[in-house]
Amino acid sequence: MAVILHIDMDAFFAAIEERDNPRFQGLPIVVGASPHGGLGRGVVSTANYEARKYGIRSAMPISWAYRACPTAIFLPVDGKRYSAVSRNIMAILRKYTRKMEQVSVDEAYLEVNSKLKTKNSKLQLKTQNLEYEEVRKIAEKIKKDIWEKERLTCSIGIGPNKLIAKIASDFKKPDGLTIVQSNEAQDFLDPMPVRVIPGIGPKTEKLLGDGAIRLVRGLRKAEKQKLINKFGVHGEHIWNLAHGIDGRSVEEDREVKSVGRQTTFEKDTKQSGPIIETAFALLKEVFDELEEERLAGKTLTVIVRYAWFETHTSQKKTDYSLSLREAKKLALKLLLPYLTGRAVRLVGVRISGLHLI
Ligand code: TTP
Ligand code: MG
Repeated sequence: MAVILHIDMDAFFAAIEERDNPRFQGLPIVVGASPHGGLGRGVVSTANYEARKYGIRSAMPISWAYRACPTAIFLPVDGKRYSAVSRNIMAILRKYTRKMEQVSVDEAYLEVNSKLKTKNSKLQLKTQNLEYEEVRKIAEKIKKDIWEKERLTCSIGIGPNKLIAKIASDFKKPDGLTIVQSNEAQDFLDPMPVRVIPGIGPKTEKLLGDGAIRLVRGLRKAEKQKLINKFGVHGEHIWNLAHGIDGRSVEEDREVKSVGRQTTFEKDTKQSGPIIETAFALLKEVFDELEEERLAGKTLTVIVRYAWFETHTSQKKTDYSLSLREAKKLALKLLLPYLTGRAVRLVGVRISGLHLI
């Protein structure tokens, strides 16, 4: 029996801005296109919970958001900074289970498996409760861990499958923790609007509404065949989901094959000193990332591109996990043949042959 956790960061982009700019604390913050005094085009990426009090939401035209609250702090999207935080969050989560699937910049599913198995159904219920209690503790630890390391809050949903876990994480936001056990799942879903079901967008919602189906309860009670007639296979799919049935498994992230960095110099350089220094600095970044991901690698590749775009790669495979120190020495050896006074445009390094440590 598997238990799934769905973790979703609260007001992600806006929360990062609020954290990094203490003077914005407690104020309404809108991240997105520039409002240009109400004439701006483009949309809201996200808004913090303070700004949501004014009705501001993701994907709303920025001009509407401006009208709703002209005194809000409007900020541009700083994608690079948010991805860096996203990577930190995912690295924290990955420590809890190898069975993890990142689904967007700020959300992931984690699967934890029951060690306890029994045939006795009464006992089963007991072990199930026990198990969910254990998972609650894990979830609380994750929230604490993210707060301590990143000063950000998230909401977590726990359930018997992805569907329930995802809806549960959205149930109490921000900073929520909602547990829905399998025997509670139907009561949890029934009173919700059909829109909570993934795959039901505004179009399907409208069509269902025309048939007076507005809540999951109604969809669940609908005749499956009628839904199939109306929506085809999609009809069967949403009927299953309305029953809390979701067979999707947590797909582990594809393995990282290598970690690399490269830099193009502001001006082409013929001097070995800066080229080597840059390669070393890049290696340091690579090793920081490897450490964060708990990885080590056995192969080093260096890349040198000359001013006229001729590009060379040179690789050395070792039979041991490279340390930063060893990688630097090896990088020097691999780079030297290319540092012959010709103008270099770009230098890069890459560690592959990765394994978990
Ligand atoms: P969400 O998790 O949907 O939203 P959120 O984290 O801002 O707020 P909450 O989860 O507390 O409801 O999306 C994560 C980030 O993705 C969000 O911070 C900004 C970005 N995003 C957009 O850029 N455009 C969008 O339309 C949406 C929905 C999100
Ligand atoms: Mg979020």
